[in-house]
Amino acid sequence: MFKNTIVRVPGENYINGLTTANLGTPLLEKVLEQHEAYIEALKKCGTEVTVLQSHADFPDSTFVEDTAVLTSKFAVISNPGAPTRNGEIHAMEPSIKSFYENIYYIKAPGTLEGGDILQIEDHFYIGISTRTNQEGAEQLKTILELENYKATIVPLEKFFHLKTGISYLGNQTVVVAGEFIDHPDFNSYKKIIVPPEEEYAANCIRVNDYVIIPAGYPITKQKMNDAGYQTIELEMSEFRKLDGGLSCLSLRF
Ligand code: CIR
Repeated sequence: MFKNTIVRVPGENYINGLTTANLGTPLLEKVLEQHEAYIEALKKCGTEVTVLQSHADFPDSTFVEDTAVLTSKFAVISNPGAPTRNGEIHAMEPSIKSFYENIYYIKAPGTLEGGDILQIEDHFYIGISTRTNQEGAEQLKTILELENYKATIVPLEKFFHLKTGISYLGNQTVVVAGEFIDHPDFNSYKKIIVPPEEEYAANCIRVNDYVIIPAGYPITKQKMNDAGYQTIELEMSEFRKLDGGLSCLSLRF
């Protein structure tokens, strides 16, 4: 059960954010509209949403998920591997401090972004990506084990972040695409398999009674509904243009 969520409004500088997507320049008006709908969806799911103002120094700072890993008992402030995003952690810290007393930090030369961390009950999976390195992953694993969680490090082949290709819906069920469909680390879970043409829908979020999914992926939506999940669809076109998915836009705890 998530009680709280934290989001950050995209700024005018959003159009200068990092991307590999080749889908064109985001339209600011649409970005703000889509972000507003995201906030409304989190409210509908029953969370209290902390809305941080846009940050002039960090074009990618609406992707708040990458700045931290939050559990019910403690927070870990990350150390983003993208140099233009690293300072986002200082902008996020006061907000995290207002909710948590027990805070750990990932320290250089370790790098880690929250998009690479997937929690499945008391087991965390930590992706090694272009943004999260072995050292950062091991630091997080040590912290998690100290706090009595299990942790497995998963080197990525193609996906940008771990959660670009896998999400957890609860009830031991994962949504998987691409390299995670047959990945040995996830074979013990029930799977909803996302077809290649709907790969973007593998990044979705279970928030209390709902699964929030990107709009426009009917096969995946149907599979989720058939498995008994209530879905909320959101337009994500302007976030996708900067390689962002649904999970990236919030911290949930
Ligand atoms: C970046 O390249 O860092 C942003 N444009 C997108 C971050 C997406 N975050 C995520 O998947 N957790």
